[in-house]
Amino acid sequence: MALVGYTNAGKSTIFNRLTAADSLEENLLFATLDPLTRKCVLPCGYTVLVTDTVGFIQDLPTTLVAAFRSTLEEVTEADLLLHVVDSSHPDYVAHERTVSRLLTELGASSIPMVTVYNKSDQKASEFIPTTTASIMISALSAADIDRLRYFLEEAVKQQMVHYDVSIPSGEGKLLAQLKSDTILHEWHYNEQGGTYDCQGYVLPAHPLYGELQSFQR
Ligand SMILES: Nc1nc2c(ncn2[C@@H]2O[C@H](COP(=O)(O)OP(=O)(O)OP(=O)(O)O)[C@@H](O)[C@H]2O)c(=O)[nH]1
Ligand SMILES: [Mg+2]
Repeated sequence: MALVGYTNAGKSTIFNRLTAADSLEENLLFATLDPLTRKCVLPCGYTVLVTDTVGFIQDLPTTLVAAFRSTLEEVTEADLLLHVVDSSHPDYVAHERTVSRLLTELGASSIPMVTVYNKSDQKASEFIPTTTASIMISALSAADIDRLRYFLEEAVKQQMVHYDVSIPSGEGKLLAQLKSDTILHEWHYNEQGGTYDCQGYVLPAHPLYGELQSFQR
């Protein structure tokens, strides 16, 4: 996933709290100049890579174009975009529009996107979300970061395909891979068949997806 959004929206703050990393987090324009990628563990135990990116802005100064370019490569390679919006900013609607326009210019407009309305603790009185595929949080609240993790888990699951398989107990490596590389929801040992019956979600682009076809229940 890649965190995108207007500068100062709170991307690095969210990134740090989701990944417990120390990225630069300051009340400065363009506090982030290098893309940073770290692991984030979702509530179900599934690990995703999250990339923090440089903030978007309406008129990009030429000196920042190079930094912007490298960040943007990260964006186009993401499977899911988290668009962070500062809901306390009076111009948040214009910011959202600028970010959407830049994403379109980058050829990233077809990547699935969810919106994270941040700074709910200071949200503008006239604030109304412009999209329903969204969550409202304050990055400063630990409880909200937990809610965000569940929200992201649902968003990731929507990119995945459900599987329901019977794996022979000798296939230890495959079972281990289901635990690490998919969202393994439920599994139990079936004594009669000598199999592990497993249900979960897998990315259709993952090699495991093909491998699981022959074990379908
Ligand atoms: N009140 C409040 N402040 C927040 C919240 N989230 C972030 N901030 C503050 O907003 C400022 C900007 O946060 P950053 O995380 O650096 O923003 P950014 O989107 O990474 O900014 P750029 O890297 O410049 O694009 C910092 O002072 C944060 O502490 C929030 O939920 N509520
Ligand atoms: Mg930042």
